[in-house]
Amino acid sequence: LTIDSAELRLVRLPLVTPFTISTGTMTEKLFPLLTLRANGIEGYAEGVMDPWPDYLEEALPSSMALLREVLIPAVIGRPLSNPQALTPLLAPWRGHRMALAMLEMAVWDLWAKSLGLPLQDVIGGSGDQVAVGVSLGITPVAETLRRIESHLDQGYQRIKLKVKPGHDLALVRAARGAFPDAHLTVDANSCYSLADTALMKAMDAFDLDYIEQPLAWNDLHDHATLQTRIATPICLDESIKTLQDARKALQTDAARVINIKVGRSGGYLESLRIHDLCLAFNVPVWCGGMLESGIGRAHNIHLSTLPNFTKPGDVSSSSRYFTRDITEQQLETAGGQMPVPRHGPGIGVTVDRGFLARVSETPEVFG
Ligand code: OSB
Ligand code: MG
Repeated sequence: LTIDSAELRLVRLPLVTPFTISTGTMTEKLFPLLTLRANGIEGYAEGVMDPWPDYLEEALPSSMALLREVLIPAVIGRPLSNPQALTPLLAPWRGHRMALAMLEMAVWDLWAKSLGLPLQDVIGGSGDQVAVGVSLGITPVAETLRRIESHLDQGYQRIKLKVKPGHDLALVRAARGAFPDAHLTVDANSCYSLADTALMKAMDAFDLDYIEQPLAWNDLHDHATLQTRIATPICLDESIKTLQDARKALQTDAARVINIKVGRSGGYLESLRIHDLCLAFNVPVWCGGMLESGIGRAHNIHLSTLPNFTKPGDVSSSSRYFTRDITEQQLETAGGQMPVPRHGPGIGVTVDRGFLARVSETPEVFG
């Protein structure tokens, strides 16, 4: 496998509805799309970094520069016998797991396509569909209750509610009161501290499947302390960027569930290692999302077919996010399941080139 050329472009898609979490509101999805070419085959991946560092410290400007000046030039024209051969080329670079993931994921897509296999087959996944949940942004409580009902009616198997200070306990109480049997979770996106322990403890009354990332994005230690004080399992998202983060979290009981985002953790190899370590610790994982287009969503679905993805993931219908997606196939759930896209090998979706050109800037071309 020798990559002969590449394209890097920024894509802008308006969101169907604004998405508010504790750190702010998104009204559009702006993301980098990487295309790698080898012998006429194309591999794709999208980046999950935000324009500015408000989810993690990685952000678009530095990631784009790293891809343009270092990562893409390092792989063009260099024979790679398999995706593992990328590891030594990426090893020197600290952080920037999202930029590294873009390159790695596009190589996996290309590799699977060169073998004529669905991506799930080359990473060790199986099955035709994956269980899906939904992540509901912050809206007034009455509106959130309507959205919960509508998504339960559509079959979503778990409802995740975004919370923030002042919009937490009353919301959860109302949701649990209205939907006594639903699988409910909350996601704080790091907006609390140990000073909020009493509030976190009060959440124990509402039978949540887990509380996602309640404390600082870079603080495993405080999560371990909090877990000794509450019964609800803690799920880590932002805090798990590497295998070593996962090991420390599992060894210290800072997480009893882990949200794996392949686009956040450097790609498939690191995600597979995290997945396997969680299995060894008997800790379930699920696949998180970053409002991806059909390209990132297809990657996430293939990843979700690994055996320890035993909880529903945030891989919901594309139409929840966008009126029109950049893939020719619309990824839609039915009955609480998302079918694995296999309209061809690799990630199993194809790009709608005409529409992509309309929603992206002029690509930078390499090679
Ligand atoms: O914390 O999982 C998160 C979206 C953007 C940034 C962070 C998160 C999210 C979501 C949405 O929860 C998941 C999705 O539907 O893609
Ligand atoms: Mg989260």
